[in-house]
Amino acid sequence: MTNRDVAEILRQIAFLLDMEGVEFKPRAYEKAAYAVEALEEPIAEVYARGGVKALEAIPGVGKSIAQKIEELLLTGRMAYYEELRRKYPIDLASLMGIEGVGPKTIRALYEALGITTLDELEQAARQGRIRQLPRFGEKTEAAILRGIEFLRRHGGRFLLGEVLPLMEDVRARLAALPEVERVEIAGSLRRRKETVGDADLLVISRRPERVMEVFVSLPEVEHVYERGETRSRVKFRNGLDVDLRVVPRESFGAALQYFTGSKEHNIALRRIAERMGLKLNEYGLFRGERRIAGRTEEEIYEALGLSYIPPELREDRGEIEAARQGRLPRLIEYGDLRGDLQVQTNWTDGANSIEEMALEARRLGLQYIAITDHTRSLAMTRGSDEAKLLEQVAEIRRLNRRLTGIRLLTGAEVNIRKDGTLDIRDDVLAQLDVVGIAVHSHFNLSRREMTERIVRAMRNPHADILFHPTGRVLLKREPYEVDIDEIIRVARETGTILEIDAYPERLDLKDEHIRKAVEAGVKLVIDSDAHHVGHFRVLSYGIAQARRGWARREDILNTLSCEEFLAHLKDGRKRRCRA
Ligand code: DGT
Ligand code: CA
Ligand code: CA
Ligand code: ZN
Repeated sequence: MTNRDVAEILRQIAFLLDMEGVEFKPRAYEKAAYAVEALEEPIAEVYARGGVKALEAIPGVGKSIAQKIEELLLTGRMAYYEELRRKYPIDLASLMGIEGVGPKTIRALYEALGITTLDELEQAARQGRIRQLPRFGEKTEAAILRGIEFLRRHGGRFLLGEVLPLMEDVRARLAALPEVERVEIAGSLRRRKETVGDADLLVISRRPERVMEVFVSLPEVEHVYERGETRSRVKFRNGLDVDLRVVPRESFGAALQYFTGSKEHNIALRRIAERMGLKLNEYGLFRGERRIAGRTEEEIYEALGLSYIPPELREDRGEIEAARQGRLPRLIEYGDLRGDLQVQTNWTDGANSIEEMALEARRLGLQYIAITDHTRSLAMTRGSDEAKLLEQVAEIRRLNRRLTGIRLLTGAEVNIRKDGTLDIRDDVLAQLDVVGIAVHSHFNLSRREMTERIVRAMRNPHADILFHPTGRVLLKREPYEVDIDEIIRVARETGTILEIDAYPERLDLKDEHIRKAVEAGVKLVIDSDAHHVGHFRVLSYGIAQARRGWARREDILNTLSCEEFLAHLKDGRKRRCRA
């Protein structure tokens, strides 16, 4: 039973309790799911080490949930969960994945029409049977069909943040074999694309058959499609396909270059080689029969008259031309962040206290974080009103006096109302160090209305950062309609910072938008959107996205010291980085 399996069961319980209309409890199960998923240690080991007490010590996991997890670990079953499942014998795993179809809807559809699967739901919607139900209309029916279509279209791809840690772990296990001289991740994963179709591994080994034997019998493997001398292909239990190739040492660079892609980048590169009278393939760069490069990627790019192109840029979006002219940007590096400007705590829907978040951020080497809990109109997160925010400001001041090595900034993730006003009064916003603004409601406005709404909010003199600017949820929800060019223009005019939300299912802004912002001279920040101490590590996905958007260190304001960062805010010059 992996952490992910346990988290999935806790999430399903939250959903089932929401179906029942139970209050508060579902949020406790959701928090616990986050917590278990973010654990670095396998939960079975946590339990083996310290029993139910150790489970309870996981922040976000209370006593009653700890006992249920214990039962699950010991017996492989959980009576509470099974009882809920008996009441609603539906295909939860897939029905939960449809965006815009909540627990109450699923319950109503089950009770009225006996719908238990995705296919049944789709059929009922297509036959127009849903619109006939009380409180359901044509609009809901259409929304359900859109949700199903989206799920089908994006099904089969995986989030970078889901696959990268898994594959780095697999890589490390293979690298530890005495028969393996080198092993690297290639493909879209190496390019740090936001979603990946499959994972690609390259290995140098004198004993390929032994490597293949270990690879196809990894505990993650559910099915072996192909097992060969130099190539094997398997399916992991989570549904991910993984390719492994063993290649000769003298052409490893060529193979790494070829299998990193993208395909479009490779085609453009091959054309350059041809124009020079050379041939480029996965075995090397050749003049006639003679290999003139191939041991490393660097020597291939050099032989083609190009500076080295970082994998994140290899999408044939102008990087080859820039490399030829020596104009590639010096990208932000993975260790460059000093702060994080979007952090949620247990004051609203986060799992940890302000202090716990601060200590973990410090441990990871961050110098400052802004506490940005949700504000009131987001009722389900128990959002702060003015009084609660000011109370939190006082608490943060106290903590700042006590803590060393980490600076807490006061802040909030303030809702942009439908009309573009903010749901916290200006006189209170003026007292915060950092004000993030975000759209969390009315996603279906027209492009013009949505753009005007956000622009109005950006013009608020206290609005420092536009959080997750397009509102997308990868593999789940399309971004809302918005004129991003206009947002970038207004950001430049008003000095509003745009966020790259690093949370794996957001990665919002996306790479192409980041590039536009960078070209327009708009400043950005990379935030974790952490709801749990385990979430700070997602910052690296935000950096990857920034690199894919050609961002340099100087484009990303939280590479600066706290003082310098604050000086970039609209009224930041008034502030000092102390308690
Ligand atoms: P994915 O898996 O859909 O997220 O994307 P990739 O880029 O990992 O694509 P994949 O796994 O099909 O192939 C890995 C790399 O191999 C790809 O990025 C470039 C290279 N490659 C695959 N097929 C071709 C091809 O037909 N021509 C060229 N030039 N390169 C190819
Ligand atoms: Ca791939
Ligand atoms: Ca592949
Ligand atoms: Zn948010």
